[in-house]
Amino acid sequence: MRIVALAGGIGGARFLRGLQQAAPEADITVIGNIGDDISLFGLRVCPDLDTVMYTLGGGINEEQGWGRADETFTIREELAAYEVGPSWFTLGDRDFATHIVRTQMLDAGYPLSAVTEALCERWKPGVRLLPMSDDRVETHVVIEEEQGRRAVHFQEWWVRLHAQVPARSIVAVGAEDAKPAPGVLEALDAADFVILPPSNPVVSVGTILSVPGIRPAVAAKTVVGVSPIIGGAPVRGMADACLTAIGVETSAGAVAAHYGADLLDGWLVDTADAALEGDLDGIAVRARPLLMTDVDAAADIARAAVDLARELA
Ligand code: GDP
Ligand code: FO1
Ligand code: CA
Repeated sequence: MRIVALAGGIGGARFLRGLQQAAPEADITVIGNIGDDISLFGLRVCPDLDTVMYTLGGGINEEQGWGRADETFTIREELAAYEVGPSWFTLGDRDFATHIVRTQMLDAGYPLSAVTEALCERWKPGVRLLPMSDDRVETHVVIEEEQGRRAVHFQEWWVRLHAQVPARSIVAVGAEDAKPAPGVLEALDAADFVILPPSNPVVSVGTILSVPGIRPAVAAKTVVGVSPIIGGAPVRGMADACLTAIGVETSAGAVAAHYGADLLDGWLVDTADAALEGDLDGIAVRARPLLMTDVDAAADIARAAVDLARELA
């Protein structure tokens, strides 16, 4: 069984760990979001790729959901002593090593896909982890402040401003001219079906789908998605602020409609949204508990997604 999943950070990674438990024999390719990537202190940081790599490789900080377990912060303290920022984005010492290795390889001319493969040789995530593109794509957010309108990096809006300043628009800068990374279209072509984990529909899955060629290749397959919205709210994070920015209501049904019946064949919603069960304009909707409280719970959700995909394929 060949499965392709499109993943952001925490929601994607936790679901994928469940998928591995539910379908241990499956050949899984993950297309990861790079829109969150940011250059800090001369280093290239890829939060979503790293969250998937650390989570599946056993190195994640479980409580936080991002960053390394057993982390220390000496470099951060030293940077603060030099008054060198930004201080709003926390990088730990162990995590810094990943960004140093990545940046060294990128500077030597290796594409991000090759760098990610090299990093995964250490972490052995048990999936093929591909960045959506080897080209730069960075999500920027246009905000309106007293001083006027300006664009900030997605991480500044999300982490420093806690997405509390309304976004006028969210732009995946570079996406229009980006090409899918080597292996992305081939993996989609060979897939038995595609799964959309409960990742952010706008800045994770939406950004991946914005790379020319990816959306039609996904839509050509049987696609089952898992709602990140339960009872009209995100389970964690501020996905509601992202949905509002693109004019989509924060509800499981509105997110399915936003993806559209041309893309989605099946949609899993939580029992809190059981009223949606049935046929939603051509999308088969099933309700079940969707809280990933532990790996077993995530595995149960993943099994339901696989079962629905096989039924619809
Ligand atoms: P990020 O890049 O770290 O923000 O992670 P993703 O984009 O992969 O996923 C973020 C989304 O995961 C959020 O919108 C959450 O609502 C969703 N999420 C987190 N935990 C759960 C869960 O237990 N169940 C469901 N259904 N969604 C979840
Ligand atoms: N998220 C935060 O809320 N605050 C941070 O300081 C922060 C640092 C960070 C460092 C490395 C990394 O891989 C992820 C990090 N994240 C942090 C998580 C991440 O940037 C965002 O939560 C997601 O990208 C949002 O989609
Ligand atoms: Ca992310």
